[in-house]
Amino acid sequence: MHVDVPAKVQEIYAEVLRRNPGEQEFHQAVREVLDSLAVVLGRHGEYAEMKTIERICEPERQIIFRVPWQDDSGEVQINRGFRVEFNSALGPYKGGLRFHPSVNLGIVKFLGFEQVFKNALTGMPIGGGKGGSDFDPKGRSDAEVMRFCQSFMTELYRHIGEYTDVPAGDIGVGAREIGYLFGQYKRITNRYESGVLTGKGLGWGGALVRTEATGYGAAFFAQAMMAAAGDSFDGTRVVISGSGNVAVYGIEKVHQLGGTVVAASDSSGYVVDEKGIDLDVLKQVKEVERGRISDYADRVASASFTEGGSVWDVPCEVAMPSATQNELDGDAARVLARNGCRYVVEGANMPCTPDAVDVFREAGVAFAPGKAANAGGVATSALEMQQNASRDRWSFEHSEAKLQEIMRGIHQRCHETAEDYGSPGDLVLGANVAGFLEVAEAVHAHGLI
Ligand code: NDP
Ligand code: 2IT
Repeated sequence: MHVDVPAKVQEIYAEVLRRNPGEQEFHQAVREVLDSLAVVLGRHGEYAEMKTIERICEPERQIIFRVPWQDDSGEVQINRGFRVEFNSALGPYKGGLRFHPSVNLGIVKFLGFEQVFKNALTGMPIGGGKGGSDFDPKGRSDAEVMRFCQSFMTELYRHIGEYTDVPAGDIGVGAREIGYLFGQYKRITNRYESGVLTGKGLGWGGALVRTEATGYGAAFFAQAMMAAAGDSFDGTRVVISGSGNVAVYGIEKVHQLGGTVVAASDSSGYVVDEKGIDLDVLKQVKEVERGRISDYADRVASASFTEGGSVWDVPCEVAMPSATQNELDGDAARVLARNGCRYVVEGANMPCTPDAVDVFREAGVAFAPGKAANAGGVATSALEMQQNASRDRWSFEHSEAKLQEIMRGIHQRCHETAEDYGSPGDLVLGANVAGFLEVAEAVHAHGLI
């Protein structure tokens, strides 16, 4: 069958737009992958014939539910819960839960779609999914968060399971929330099913290094990318946005690898500390006190806080956006490139706009997409599932060595695939094509489902 590839890709994209109106983030994520896949259709006519891409763009199942709960003053609150089970060709649906007021179906779908390819790149047996709620944990008491989690799980429990769908954390969901969710799942099902959630506490089925894994993994990915260019972190100036789970452990590993992170942020602004971010203070402020990034500047003499503004105005050689989607646009990318930035490594999911990625390409700034660079978190979740299934516990050193090996492997695969498909150095194309091929082969083998 002859296929007019560019026309085919346009047609698939037009259909995605038509079927999913108003879901901009989902459109953006699909567009970026489709732009890379034209070269694949040229080589694999069978995927055009069997509409493999079209099938992968359609989630297997989308669940939307009401989450009622009562706040501390007795007022009834109603949130919306989501779980999008995107693709199970490679294993049970796997991906985090996000609690943030901005969460809607389009955002959960973009995250689920990215997760499918990311999980494939890890080489672990996990499909892709994502979920969450428009619940805002900020300013809520522990008791309110617990009641919300219990209500959320009272619906979610029927859709998940060790062999079905395995959620974890994302923005606004950390060890505290996973604890409440696991407790409610166990209570409703009367099963101690460790493998149903990852990111669990170390005393009750959690795995060492899962907390650190996404940030550490992104730093390991950056290290591999720099090594391929004959470069290293040694003596480099680094800026990391955000100050949550990914940012904190990204900073920790960059410092261990010889770089200095001079700035971090949250949604209120950013801090600059020319001496390098003091992690003990940052962890105390963010992890223990659940405070604001400005509290860091109040405590550290060498630090200053800028309200609002753009953390990307701070000159650096390596930038690791690790907060949220579309946080780094074309203008910010131009500032970074002008200031001598040479590497951009996405710790968050889709933090750079398509404009920004174009700017990096034109300016010769090496760029690593999130679905490759932040895959260390979900890869270590798969290691947690492996330990749960075998009732085993690995040491920190063993788990970290595995994570580093996985990240090097992902880098190598993206690098080689980009070369193989005629775009050396293009890790976006490498990640999309390598991830897609892994999923497509399994989808194809399973017949028309
Ligand atoms: P956290 O909730 O721990 O931290 C999120 C950080 O990003 C906070 O500093 C937060 O600031 C900031 N942020 C969130 N939303 C916004 C926004 N709309 N505007 C500005 N700043 C914002 O989340 P994680 O660190 O876990 O997640 C960060 C990113 O990494 C997300 O894109 C997530 O999808 C991705 N990711 C996470 C993984 C994980 O294992 N946790 C794995 C792979 C990717 P504030 O507190 O002010 O809201
Ligand atoms: O975006 C992500 O990869 C995550 N939030 C982690 C998902 C997981 O299942 O560990």
